[in-house]
Amino acid sequence: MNTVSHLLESISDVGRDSARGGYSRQVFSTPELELREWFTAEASKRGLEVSTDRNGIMWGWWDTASGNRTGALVTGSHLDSVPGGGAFDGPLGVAAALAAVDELKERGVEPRRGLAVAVFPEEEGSRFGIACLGSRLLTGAIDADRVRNLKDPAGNTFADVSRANGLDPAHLGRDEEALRTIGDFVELHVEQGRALIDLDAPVGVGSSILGHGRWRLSVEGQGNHAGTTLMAHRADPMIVAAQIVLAIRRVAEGQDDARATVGRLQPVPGGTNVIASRVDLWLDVRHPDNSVTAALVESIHGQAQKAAAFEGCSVTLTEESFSSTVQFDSTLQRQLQNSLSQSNGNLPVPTLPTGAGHDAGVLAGYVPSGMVYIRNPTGISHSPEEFVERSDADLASTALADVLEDLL
Ligand code: HGY
Ligand code: MN
Ligand code: MN
Repeated sequence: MNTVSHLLESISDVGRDSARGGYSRQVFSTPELELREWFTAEASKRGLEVSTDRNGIMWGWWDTASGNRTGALVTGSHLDSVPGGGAFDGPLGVAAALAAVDELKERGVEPRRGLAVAVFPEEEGSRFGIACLGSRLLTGAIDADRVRNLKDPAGNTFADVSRANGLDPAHLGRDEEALRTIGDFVELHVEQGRALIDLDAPVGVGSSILGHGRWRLSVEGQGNHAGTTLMAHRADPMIVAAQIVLAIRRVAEGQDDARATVGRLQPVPGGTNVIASRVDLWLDVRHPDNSVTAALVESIHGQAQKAAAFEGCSVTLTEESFSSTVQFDSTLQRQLQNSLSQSNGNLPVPTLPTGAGHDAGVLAGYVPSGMVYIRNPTGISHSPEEFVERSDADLASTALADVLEDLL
């Protein structure tokens, strides 16, 4: 039997990023394709019937004798990563699901309904810019035409890249048949925060996901020569971008529960001896109340416009994606709580809100969804330093198997 830590070790060299540290496993990149093959092999080893649907979601099915998949129990997560991401964000949930299948078979469990392990593509939105793209396509939460025309930083469209990887872009979009198969969805994930370590608890249950969105700010100025352009004669978008980044920090610090981040900034053309002609920067804003998020973005936009005008530049703001705050299904949440408490000496299992988005958050708008979190000693995530103790990683499959057995 492969434990979770063994399964994770078997992919620990896939997509290592020597420049950033950690892993870069963008959707449909070589490392991610390698991980898809890994999943197919490991799922097939467990007798699961593996397929990839028209939105690029992979499914490993443990069918009942009837083969009826309607209202099945689905678990899983994602295999793609942020640039320079950690080893656990996504793969922990997939590895735990595969090892949980081992445990259920060891226990002699005969599922009374279908059980599937799902792998959702482009959860991080690191290549095409929209987080949870696979689950948004599945549910119809995003327009398929818009997705076909999404471009990666190299200018490749999602249509071309997905076609090159065996999908038919014309068939992207809401998949009623696949949705009907999901009776409940449970995603196990590394905790991205440090509540569990402070509570001395190995597992927790998700209660909610903070509303979050992404906006692109494009500042246009006058590209020019760094050596021949006097300071008084510049319209430098980099100056405006710098002021925007500082304004974002001020605006977010002025609002309780707000989080706002610029993690990605792209000068064009990006030469050392060149005054940029344009600077694109991406804004990630999160807050429980959508109207507060909108007001924060509006305030940032106003300050950006002022800074741009002063520098003789212009700025445009484009919303790229937005997800409202999600409350997970309370019945399923209680079921997860009970299962995990019973297998944890009837100790109470913490309920955790999170600021991190997940496919479970997208699916929660369509099917009962829930999350199980595994302790992260430092709370750090989206970083090579993300970590889970081996004992907690291996506990994850037992915790998930307990939950799945009760739900099956
Ligand atoms: O951005 C997020 O919260 C998630 O990790 N995609
Ligand atoms: Mn993530
Ligand atoms: Mn994740």
